[in-house]
Amino acid sequence: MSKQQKIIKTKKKRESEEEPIREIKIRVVGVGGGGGLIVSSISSSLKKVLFAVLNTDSRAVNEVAKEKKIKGLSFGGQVTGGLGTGMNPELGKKAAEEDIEEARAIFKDQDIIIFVSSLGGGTGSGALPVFASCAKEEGALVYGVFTLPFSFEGDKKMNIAKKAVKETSPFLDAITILPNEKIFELVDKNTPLKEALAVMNKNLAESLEGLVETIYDTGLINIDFADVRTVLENKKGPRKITYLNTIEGNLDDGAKEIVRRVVTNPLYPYTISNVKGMLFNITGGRDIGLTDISSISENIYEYTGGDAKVILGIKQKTKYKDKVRVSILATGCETDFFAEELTEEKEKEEKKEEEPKKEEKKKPKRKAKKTKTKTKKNKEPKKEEEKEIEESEKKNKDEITVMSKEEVVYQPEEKAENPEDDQEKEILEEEKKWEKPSFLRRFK
Ligand SMILES: Nc1nc2c(ncn2[C@@H]2O[C@H](COP(=O)(O)OP(=O)(O)OP(=O)(O)O)[C@@H](O)[C@H]2O)c(=O)[nH]1
Ligand SMILES: [Mg+2]
Repeated sequence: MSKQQKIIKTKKKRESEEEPIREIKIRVVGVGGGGGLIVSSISSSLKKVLFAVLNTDSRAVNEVAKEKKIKGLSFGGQVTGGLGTGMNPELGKKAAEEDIEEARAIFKDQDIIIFVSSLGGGTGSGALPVFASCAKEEGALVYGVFTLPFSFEGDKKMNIAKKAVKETSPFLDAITILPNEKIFELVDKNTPLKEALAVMNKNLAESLEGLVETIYDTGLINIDFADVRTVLENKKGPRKITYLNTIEGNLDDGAKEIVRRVVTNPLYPYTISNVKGMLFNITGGRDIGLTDISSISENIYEYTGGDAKVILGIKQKTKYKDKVRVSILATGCETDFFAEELTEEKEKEEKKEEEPKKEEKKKPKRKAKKTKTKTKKNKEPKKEEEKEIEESEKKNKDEITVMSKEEVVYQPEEKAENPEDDQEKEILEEEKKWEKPSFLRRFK
């Protein structure tokens, strides 16, 4: 059966079974002061995601929760008096335990929970293991995006942060750790602290935005969520070290340069060589050609070491003209940068990986069971904030092709089947060209 036939078959099957299509529910949760600030800086530009900020400092919570889309939770009032923990992670832990049921309500019924926290203080570092464990219990894929303190802040803070990484890791599927120290790769050492932190926060905010766009704008339905799950989920041993980045570039710069920039974010202490899984998205203008897409994907693919499951999304937006935005999430990065305990965990992971590798290859990638779970969730009454998000999603639908190295999944939109204007016809033409993964085709 040709790929084209396969695509049609998948589509017909879905229509005949009337499977409900539901987008993935993502909740971005900032924990502690720094985490809260980062989340509040993303919330204004991302329409489709639910946000929450959890902190023991009730004034800081009130400040960020002014933004309607952010759910604020000031936790542990009895142990902290609402004044923060003063760099005491034990207090942060107790505070999280005190209000764990309120937090659980925030983690409930989510597909992906992304915790964002700047480690080294008492709140984020103490509460994260408690919250991440709870989020995992609730069945979400849990991704932690953390910063480590500057070295000038002293060993005590760094040790608090490392301990937090160690204690939170078992409950995470994927983890990104960015040392604040790396900010000096981008700014002068004399830059005022607030400005320096803003560089990291902005970079993280853009990368998270890119990730969310990648997931939503590929029009992911249940079947595609299985692919996202494959890249993010960690079934065996410790979490996957994850590289996340988004950049904008000009097509004139050439694919090589665009790719170099997206895979070499100077804030990262590790690279994407030999990664195991990758999700990446290219957004370009209406004129972006197949050759551009092909060169970008082939260049990215070269950096991975060739062993990764790669899922590529492509999107067109008129406003991009000759610009291009590339987002990448790569899991299974290798690093010797972090504390010894992380190295130990990696060794254990490698040992475990040797055995199940052969069996895994035989397993079907998508399980019907997961689809059923999503179907059930879909019938549940929708909350107010979710309705709001759904409405804005409807306005923002674009056509998209999702491709992986091993297969092609195509989700045609209704309007693409009955094109009403020339622009849509053009897009259809383009989509036809893209029905095969670009890095599987050779062009003259
Ligand atoms: N990247 C980044 N790091 C930050 C920011 N604010 C603080 N940090 C870092 O995070 C560490 C912990 O600070 P907070 O996030 O304020 O700590 P907390 O989790 O609220 O804990 P307590 O205030 O001690 O209860 C600091 O030592 C800094 O290294 C920020 O806006 N961005
Ligand atoms: Mg604080």
